[in-house]
Amino acid sequence: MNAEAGRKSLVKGIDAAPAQIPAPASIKRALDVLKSAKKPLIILGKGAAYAQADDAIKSFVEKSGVPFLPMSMAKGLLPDTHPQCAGAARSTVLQQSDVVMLIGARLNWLLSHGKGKTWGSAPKKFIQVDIEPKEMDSNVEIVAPVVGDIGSCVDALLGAMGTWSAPPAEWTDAVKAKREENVAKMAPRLMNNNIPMDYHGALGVLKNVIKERPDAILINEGANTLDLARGVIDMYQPRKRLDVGTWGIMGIGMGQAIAAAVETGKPVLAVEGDSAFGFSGMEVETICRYDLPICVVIFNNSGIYRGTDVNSSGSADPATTVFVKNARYDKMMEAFGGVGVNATSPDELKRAVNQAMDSGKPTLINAVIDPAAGSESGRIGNLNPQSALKKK
Ligand SMILES: Cc1ncc(C[n+]2csc(CCOP(=O)(O)OP(=O)(O)O)c2C)c(N)n1
Ligand SMILES: [Mg+2]
Repeated sequence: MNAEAGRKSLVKGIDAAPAQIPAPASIKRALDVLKSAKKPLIILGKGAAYAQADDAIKSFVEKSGVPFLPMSMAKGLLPDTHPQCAGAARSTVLQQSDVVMLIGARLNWLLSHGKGKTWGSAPKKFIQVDIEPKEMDSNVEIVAPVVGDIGSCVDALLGAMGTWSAPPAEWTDAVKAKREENVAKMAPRLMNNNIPMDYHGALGVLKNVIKERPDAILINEGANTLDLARGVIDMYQPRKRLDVGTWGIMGIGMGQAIAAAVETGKPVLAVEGDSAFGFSGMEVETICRYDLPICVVIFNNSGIYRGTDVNSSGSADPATTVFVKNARYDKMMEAFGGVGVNATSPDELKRAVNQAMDSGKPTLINAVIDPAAGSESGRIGNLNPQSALKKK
């Protein structure tokens, strides 16, 4: 095809995502169910973040007075420090709520398909706001489906709320008490200065780095490194946290970091498990080539989940989950002209990350983590297949 014919074959996109207005009856039904709740909960998913209807979502959540739980990439839509945020009381609200309103969040494996121990034994009613009608009833009954784009749905919900009474104080006070209890329990662990570092000591440092720079972009992948960072590092602005998403795909972090730096020009902090980093670690060359303001922190526990596993096959090889001991990923960055730092204590880590985020120089910090600190599959070991045979 010649260039002119090629040009003529192009069509102009007019409205890639036209508004999809929800049915008024579905809005009324949803609000009636929410109003009837004694222990309501709102779950915000990444669909709500993608919708870029931040002000409407904030107004709706605040007017409702309902505790909310952000899924991983919805963190920051409302700040994790918001008084209604139930992130630090996750198990309690999932188990004890009686009405759950999903906004751009889906009942897939990340939410145990809406069933089982995670959700407790009390009966639950689900309201689901989603652009995709096929999501409704996909795993459990949805008593109030609202189908439309999130912006239009939330606008319609806000418009139809009228005067609204807050949920029973007994519920919101109980959620608040649990949250405060859990935050207080966690605080000393995040301030520990252990050497070798454990996850919490290192994450306590990174939590403050983001607190001081709420517009920085956080990238996160790994198992323990992902699960623990998700819980510990508060987000304050929408769409600042990018991670492995619904399917938990290792290896996308470096690409995300590069894209985020190029698109936004903001400093990027990439918190990477050593295995996760290995999937696309060669991108450090790209980061250096384009002199991007990316600070990669590798949680180097010498392995997948742990660095202490033993090969039980009888061979002299290391276990399949164990990597080279004392590996120095920081040297990779130096090889391409970036800044490499080997950090063995939370204090060293703090100094190095702050310097990297302020200078904008391509930096890789090898954060030495106790090889015994992690657990298999991180926080989702309960999903591992169990053998019916007893271990010998
Ligand atoms: C493409 C891909 N391959 C394999 C996996 C399985 N997997 C889940 S987490 C993980 C790595 C965990 O190790 P690490 O990143 O070092 O985190 P740690 O728990 O040690 O902190 C792997 C390989 C995956 N999720 N995606
Ligand atoms: Mg690891």
